[in-house]
Amino acid sequence: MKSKIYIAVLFALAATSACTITPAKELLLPTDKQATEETVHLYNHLLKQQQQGMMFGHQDDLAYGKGWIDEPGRSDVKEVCGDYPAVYGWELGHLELGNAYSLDSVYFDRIRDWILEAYERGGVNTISWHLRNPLTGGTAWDVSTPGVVASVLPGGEKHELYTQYLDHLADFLLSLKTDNGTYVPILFRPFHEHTGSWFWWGKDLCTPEEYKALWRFTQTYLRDTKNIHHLLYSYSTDRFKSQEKYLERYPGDDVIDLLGFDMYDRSPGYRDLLDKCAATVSRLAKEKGKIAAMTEAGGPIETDTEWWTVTILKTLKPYGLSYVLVWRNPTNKIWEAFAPYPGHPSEADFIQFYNDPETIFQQEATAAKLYN
Ligand code: BMA
Repeated sequence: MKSKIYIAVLFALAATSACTITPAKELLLPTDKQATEETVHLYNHLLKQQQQGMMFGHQDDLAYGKGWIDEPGRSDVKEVCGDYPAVYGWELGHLELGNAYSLDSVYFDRIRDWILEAYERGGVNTISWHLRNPLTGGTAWDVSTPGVVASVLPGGEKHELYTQYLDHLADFLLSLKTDNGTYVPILFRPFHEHTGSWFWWGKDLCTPEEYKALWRFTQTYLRDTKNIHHLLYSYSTDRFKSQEKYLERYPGDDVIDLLGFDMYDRSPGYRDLLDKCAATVSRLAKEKGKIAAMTEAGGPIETDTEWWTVTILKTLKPYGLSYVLVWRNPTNKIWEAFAPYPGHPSEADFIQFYNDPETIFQQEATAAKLYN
């Protein structure tokens, strides 16, 4: 059973007419029962909207692209189809060190500006965190030592260091505030792709119980110790073989708001597997009353000129996912771009994808007023 709250909506009319009956608007609460009003609204809109269309998202969309870095108003996606994405992905790796810029050389002060810009336009922001390995001091990809997760849990030798990492994260999250003091709701997606073993929180590096405890400790710390109430918590595996594998390390319905999966198109059979994974995540999300999304994607768009309309759209259409987010367009390695830019071989296919009634970009998201 999902919890419900009943928010009374007072109309201006009520002030002038004593006998006006105030209609009640029923809203579902996310896992954080003290979530801010805007966060609750976003949660409810995303739950409903996923039946009507799929938002398009792009990592670092406003930060850089083909031939440009940090130029106001620019976006490779917009330059191709005339509209911004509806979902904006941001990465906070190295924030935990107290650094001024991320592992992808993006200044956190600018990320904050862009998060506010996207929010004020009516878009959705999601944050990933490739935080460094607290036990070895290496990167998030340092999988040389098992036991890192155990070391950051209460009682572990790196617990205090991990809470310092969380303090840096909390400071940043609490700085995501508009001029009138409204916190910007965030889909927070830490410890992703844990069904693989390329990050220190990956499956061969910790037990399911340790992984779940990492989530629970992190959420409790951010929510209860740091008083952060503008996050929706997003769980995202990599590709997986069965529902059991998908749920093996699932922290719990009381922790997670969004069920996601990441899947890059790098091997034959991708469409079939994508279909199976999307079907499973969509069904589970429906059963649990959660948001479903393809939280990270990327394909061979230089060569596969039907990737947008066929591989992604046709495959995902039946499943009512909230969004699909493709990874970044790194200026210094533009051949690795996962979204098109003007002149890109997949431009025409992307425009068709954009024009399909199923896809939702910024203008449509803005019209949906996701925060109220
Ligand atoms: C990976 C690559 C890296 C990047 C990391 C974090 O998929 O794009 O270059 O540093 O994500 O954004």
